[in-house]
Amino acid sequence: MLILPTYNEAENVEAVVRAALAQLAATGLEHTVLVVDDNSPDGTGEIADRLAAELAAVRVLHRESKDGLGRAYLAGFEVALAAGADLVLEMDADFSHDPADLPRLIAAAGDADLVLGSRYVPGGGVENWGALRRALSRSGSWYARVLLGVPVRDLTGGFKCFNRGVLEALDLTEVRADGYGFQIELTYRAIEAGFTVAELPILFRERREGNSKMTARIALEAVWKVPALRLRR
Ligand SMILES: Nc1nc2c(ncn2[C@@H]2O[C@H](COP(=O)(O)OP(=O)(O)OP(=O)(O)O)[C@@H](O)[C@H]2O)c(=O)[nH]1
Ligand SMILES: [Mg+2]
Repeated sequence: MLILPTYNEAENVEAVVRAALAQLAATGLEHTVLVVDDNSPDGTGEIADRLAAELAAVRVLHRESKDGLGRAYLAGFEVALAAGADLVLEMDADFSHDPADLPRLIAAAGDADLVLGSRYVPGGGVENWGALRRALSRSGSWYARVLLGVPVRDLTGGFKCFNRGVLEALDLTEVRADGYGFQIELTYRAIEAGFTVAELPILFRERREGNSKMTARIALEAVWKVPALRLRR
């Protein structure tokens, strides 16, 4: 099951759902796209409902209000596990992650418990980012990697494929972080629990339409949550 969290993605949601479905269908595997919308004021949820009415492989989880990316994913994971999904995927709904990479992530999940779409392994990268944003993102991943002592190059990315056993084994009720911190925490917990992680190169693009929901608060949260994760051991 592919989980697409949305908040004010009215200009992207239909195209991204259709593009993802086409890629998933090409794998020949049974699949569902689950849109998790936090009552977006721009009508994203209604567009998703229309898609779900038209397409049997689309489901929508409506949440009452904007509650952060982490909470949206946790709610999506619950639905995916209850539905019996073998693989659970995370992807941004703004085309920063290319739906055409989905089959590669899924194929790699045959050999690794958790697959990460990675900007910072050979062959990966970011398009159209200025030097400052590039440096911030790289230092963020470096900071987390060194403090946590894990060999992962891209800890903050949100393009992932979990084998269901990983999510079943982690105590998700304990995960508190949002945004970057959420992505770091899940990957770190998976490694701590002994699961294998593979990083596949991806090219990260600027969002196609709409506005970023990333805030300084979410970014800074990761700065202090990372040492806290390590100390918890
Ligand atoms: N359901 C839900 N989705 C969210 C929330 N915050 C962000 N999202 C979605 O999560 C994905 C990533 O958020 P973005 O705002 O694109 O954050 P980002 O990719 O780090 O920042 P940009 O590169 O500027 O786009 C997008 O699909 C958003 O719509 C939230 O609070 N609830
Ligand atoms: Mg984005």
